[in-house]
Amino acid sequence: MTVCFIAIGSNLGNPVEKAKLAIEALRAMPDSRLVSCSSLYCSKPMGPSDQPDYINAVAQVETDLEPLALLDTLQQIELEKGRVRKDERWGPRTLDLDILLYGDKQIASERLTVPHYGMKQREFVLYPLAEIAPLLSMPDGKTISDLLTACPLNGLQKYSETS
Ligand code: A4P
Ligand code: MG
Repeated sequence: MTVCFIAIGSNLGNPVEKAKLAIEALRAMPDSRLVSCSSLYCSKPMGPSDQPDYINAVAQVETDLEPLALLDTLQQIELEKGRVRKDERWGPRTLDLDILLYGDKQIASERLTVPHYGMKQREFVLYPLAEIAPLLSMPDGKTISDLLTACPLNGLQKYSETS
């Protein structure tokens, strides 16, 4: 089994519900085990600002799926949860599932870049990731706490059902 981290993001069509459905779908993935999941976080949109705030989270899974099979499975979950793909880069989406890390592997292929290209700068990835893996190091040796030091919160908040 390889330890992987998956980023969950949604800002359309009841994002809290979408994120929870995604977590349940990750729990049901074949040849895999959901180890843990961060709290849900509310974040300001990166990219065009005329879109709703996002709900983000990070899950840790152990899997026997090869990287591309894992990507296929995640894209299937995105489709099943109703995502409509649009051309606009960084535009609103019902559900986005990205592979952040796949063990210590570094992958640069047409369909897959791992570690995920934006993860080291994104507060909505790093803070949830640090919640579940506070001692994590990247394949290049950088620690999660080094990355957090250089990453402002930018309004990121833990989501609470009562807020
Ligand atoms: N792909 C390559 N590497 C990966 C990977 N590590 N994990 C390819 C998943 N997919 C990967 O993705 C396009 C293609 O990237 C896939 O077909 C796959 O082969 P997509 O999900 O269709 O498109 P996308 O997610 O819109 O593209 P992009 O540029 O990756 O978007 P980002 O960078 O993920 O940004 N603001 C907040 N606050 N929170 C967010 O979660 N998300 C985005 C999306 C914008 N703003 C946000 C958030
Ligand atoms: Mg994506």
